[in-house]
Amino acid sequence: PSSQVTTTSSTTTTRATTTSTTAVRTTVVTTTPSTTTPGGTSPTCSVGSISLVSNSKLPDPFTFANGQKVTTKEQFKCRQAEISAAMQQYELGTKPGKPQSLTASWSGNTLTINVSDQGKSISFSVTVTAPSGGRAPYPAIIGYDGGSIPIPAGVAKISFSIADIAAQTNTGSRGQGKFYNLYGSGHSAGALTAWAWGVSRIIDAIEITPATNINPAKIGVTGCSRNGKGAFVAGALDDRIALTLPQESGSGGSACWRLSDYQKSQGQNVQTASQIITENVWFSTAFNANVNQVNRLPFDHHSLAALVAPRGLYVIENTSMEWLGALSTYGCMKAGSLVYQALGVSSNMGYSQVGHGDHCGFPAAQQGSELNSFINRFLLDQSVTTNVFRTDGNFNFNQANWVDWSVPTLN
Ligand code: MCU
Repeated sequence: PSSQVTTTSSTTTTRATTTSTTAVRTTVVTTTPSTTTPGGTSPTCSVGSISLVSNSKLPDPFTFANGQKVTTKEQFKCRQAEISAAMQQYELGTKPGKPQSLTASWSGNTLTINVSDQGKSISFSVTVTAPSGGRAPYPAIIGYDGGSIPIPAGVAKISFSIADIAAQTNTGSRGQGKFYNLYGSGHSAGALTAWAWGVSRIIDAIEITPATNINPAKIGVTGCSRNGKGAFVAGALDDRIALTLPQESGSGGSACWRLSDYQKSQGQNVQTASQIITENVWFSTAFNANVNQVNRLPFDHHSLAALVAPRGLYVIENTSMEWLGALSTYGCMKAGSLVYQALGVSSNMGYSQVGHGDHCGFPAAQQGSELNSFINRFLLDQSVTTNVFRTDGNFNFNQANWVDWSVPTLN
């Protein structure tokens, strides 16, 4: 078993399932395979094999791959398991489940997480900034490389240095970072999935470390641009995340591949699947086969919203950056919002698209009644209104051209 030496100023905590101790203040937690699978799914769902399709519209979130219709909320959890599996198979790469062993130590404002799985070990740390005001245990927002949104009083900030887990310099970064030290440089996960795995391990560590004063049931995740793509995927692949806040994530995040290809075909300078894989290692190499024929994918990125549902989701976009795909992100998230509608929780998802020249700057217009309302409701348990779905963009999204399914009312 792995062991760790802690200094007198730090504490090491563990779950009740501690199986061995090798020294004073040295604990090993052996975790059983996760009982909740990614995406808000139930352990009883059996996901069959998922084939490629030929579908120029955004695929129906309410029909299983075998043609069966989703009619209940319970069935939708199994459909989420299927969507998650499909996205991992054809785009994101596989997110490993709970590791065999995870320990954590807390010292100063640093949470150190030690993970062992199948004979290999890594260790990484995050920095926690305690909130001004509020009451412990505090809610917290995990910010990829700190994130780029204003964090309100009463909410802690957890800075997650993502390059440590998976590098994203360029296409030469494939397989580099601690995730790949643990699972092998040839692992299928792209960087977005590797970071999402890191977020899940941060939450595991918070769950067993009360000394952090962070409430693991009130965790948000955010990041901007490439890191916004990452934050969205993290929220989609771990249903312990209460609030997902992707900012200017564009193509690969809140945009749909099909819609971005359409914009490109209309002469707009929008990032597409075929371009994105030439820039970086955000996706699995398994994605490469279909980037020139995205109509074959049995999902699109409205499916990311479908995986976050019914949990809190506030998508921040920017109409001034052509590359992000203003129509694509708006239309894609409109389609995603139909899942929230079917679940009877429309206001749990917000979309706000405001033009401004500073990519990853945060306009005041999106703060008070939008971002803060989502944080107040989903992290601080206040009963406030979160009805946001807006754009200042000058385009026309014709939903009927992209959505050929009807929205059920799931019981
Ligand atoms: C919007 O996110 C990315 C985009 O996908 C890339 O093409 C571009 O190079 O960088 C953006 C970004 O991360 O900006 C910080």
